[in-house]
Amino acid sequence: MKEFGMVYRLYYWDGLQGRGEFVRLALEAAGAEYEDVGRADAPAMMAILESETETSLPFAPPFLQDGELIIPHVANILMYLGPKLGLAPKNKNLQFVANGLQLTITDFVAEVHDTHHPISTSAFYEAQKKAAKARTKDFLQNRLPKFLGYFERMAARNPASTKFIVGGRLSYVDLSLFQVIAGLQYAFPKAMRGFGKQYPKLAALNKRISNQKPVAAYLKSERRLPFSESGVFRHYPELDMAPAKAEAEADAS
Ligand SMILES: N[C@@H](CCC(=O)N[C@@H](CS)C(=O)NCC(=O)O)C(=O)O
Repeated sequence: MKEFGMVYRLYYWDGLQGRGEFVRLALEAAGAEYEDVGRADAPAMMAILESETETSLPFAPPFLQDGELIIPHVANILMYLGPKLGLAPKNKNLQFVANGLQLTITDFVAEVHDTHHPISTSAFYEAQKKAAKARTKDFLQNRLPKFLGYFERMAARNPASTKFIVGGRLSYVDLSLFQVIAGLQYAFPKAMRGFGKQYPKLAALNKRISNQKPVAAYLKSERRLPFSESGVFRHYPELDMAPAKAEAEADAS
């Protein structure tokens, strides 16, 4: 239990879900007390990022503060929070399996980001549209099925449960997968059209998570910002296409 008056402090950019949402979902699902500092007090976040003395200086948000401790990177934050919030496998070895899955989600999310920013993270999407189109085609054809296929297989072979991807109880990895799937459905509705049939385990997991009481309440709340074209999962209709079309275009080129 946390000491009285101590709440987790989450730091992430205001106005978008972004990578902060993976941490927010875990805090919300566990009913943890937290302050969304980046949203409520952006200068406080900048003060840490621009500090000249902070010895645990994060490179980028999201980061979490728990007392004196500052923890950056989604997967690292979730590895820290998971056992404290009851959102990680109890078995120590399985906690590393969970971390491995979460790091794979980090890689996946980076590739999703690169579909709209294939050349430069600092330049606008509009300045790299042509490359984005080529990158997205390859992503939809090759990378999306590879990542989703991997998570589907892992969900199907969890010896501890048919309900969760790792261990015998809900973990932060299940919550992050929910977020990835929701994000992909927003960004690429055409490409994701056959998702339920192709990935039945992931589809069932996704439904289960969205019906989990605290998650369902959070999703309906004002705290859940909508997906938008400033986040990681962006819907640009010109990039989205059915997998068969991506394949046909690749064959023709
Ligand atoms: N590996 C990090 C990535 C963090 C990251 O890329 N944060 C973005 C916002 S979602 C950012 O602010 N990046 C600033 C930069 O890269 O210059 C994580 O998983 O947390």
